[in-house]
Amino acid sequence: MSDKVRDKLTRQARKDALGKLAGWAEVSGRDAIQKKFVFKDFNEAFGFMTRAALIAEKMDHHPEWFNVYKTVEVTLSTHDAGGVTGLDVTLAEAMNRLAGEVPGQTSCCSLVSSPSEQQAIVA
Ligand code: HBI
Repeated sequence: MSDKVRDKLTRQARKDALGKLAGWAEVSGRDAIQKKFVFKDFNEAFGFMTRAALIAEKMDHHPEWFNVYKTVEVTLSTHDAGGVTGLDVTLAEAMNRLAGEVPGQTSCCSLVSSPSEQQAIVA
């Protein structure tokens, strides 16, 4: 059964999606997107990972990620499709929301501490 959100995005669609995803960038040499989240401390980084993991599991779509102390480097790609799909974009948006970075979001920030205590760095 064809499932649109699991279809690989075209180069242009990926570019358009990235334009709306703060801090996310293409991975060179691979059809994937990545972002490095930097939090205040390990508690915040691991809290973010825990919350993101619950969303990922609900979506049945899982990140590749690497945590050292307060940084979480996330790479998103849909393995079944061999590239970035709508699922990756949705998960990236959810992660940005969890990290409290989407302007106009007011409910996000009970999940982590204040956005001023976070930094997002384009990897
Ligand atoms: N996560 N990132 C990612 N990519 C997948 O293709 C993927 C996944 N999580 C679960 C999943 N696929 C399963 O639906 C299939 O492997 C059966």
